[in-house]
Amino acid sequence: MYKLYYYPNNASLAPHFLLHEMKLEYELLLVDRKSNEQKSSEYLKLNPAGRIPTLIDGEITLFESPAICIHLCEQHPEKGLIPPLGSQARPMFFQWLTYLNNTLQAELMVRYYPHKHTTAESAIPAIAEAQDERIAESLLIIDEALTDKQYLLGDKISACDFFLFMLLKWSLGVKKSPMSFPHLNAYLKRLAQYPTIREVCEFEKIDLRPFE
Ligand SMILES: N[C@@H](CCC(=O)N[C@@H](CS)C(=O)NCC(=O)O)C(=O)O
Repeated sequence: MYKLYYYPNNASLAPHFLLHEMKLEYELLLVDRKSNEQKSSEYLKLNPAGRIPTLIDGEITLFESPAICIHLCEQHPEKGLIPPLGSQARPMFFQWLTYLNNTLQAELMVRYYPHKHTTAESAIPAIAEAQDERIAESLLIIDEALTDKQYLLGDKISACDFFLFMLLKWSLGVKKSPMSFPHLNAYLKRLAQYPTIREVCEFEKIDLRPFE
């Protein structure tokens, strides 16, 4: 039985999608961000970064959303959410998951929390504005990668798509919405109909109407 420490529409969303998609046995434990529970001494023992998510898998306590996704996929290779070892698709899986986490997610964090990236109050609007440009550049790269493809790795859904969906949902608030990119638009409309995405979003009360 896995335990996932989560908060709705946080970085726990991608692992939540995977646990649900793979039909694994899991328990969800809400970390109350409203009361800053992720910084409580209890939670910091599990995740010294004080961030959401954390996964407990028996003796293993794991943080970092992509690491949790990879761990779940590798423990259940028969579920097909990571390409097999030795396949050509496997390095592409790591390329995209790393790009999403290390580039798009990192840029989004600066965009939504600009005050953490400057000591000058007056610089905050300019940081957010600059981030809008950087995020648009990143969305364009992903949009082009989706030309003639249903999913990031081709015609088969993988953990990368669940991770990307989470980030695209967060990107709705930036200046150039992912819905304004042609391939991302079609991709998001398609994924918003995908049963796991619908069911998990319903549970987390995430509004899918922007993707209709
Ligand atoms: N790189 C981490 C980032 C996790 C992260 O930043 N989580 C946010 C929620 S989306 C969080 O816990 N923020 C609360 C805080 O920083 O206090 C991951 O991908 O798991």
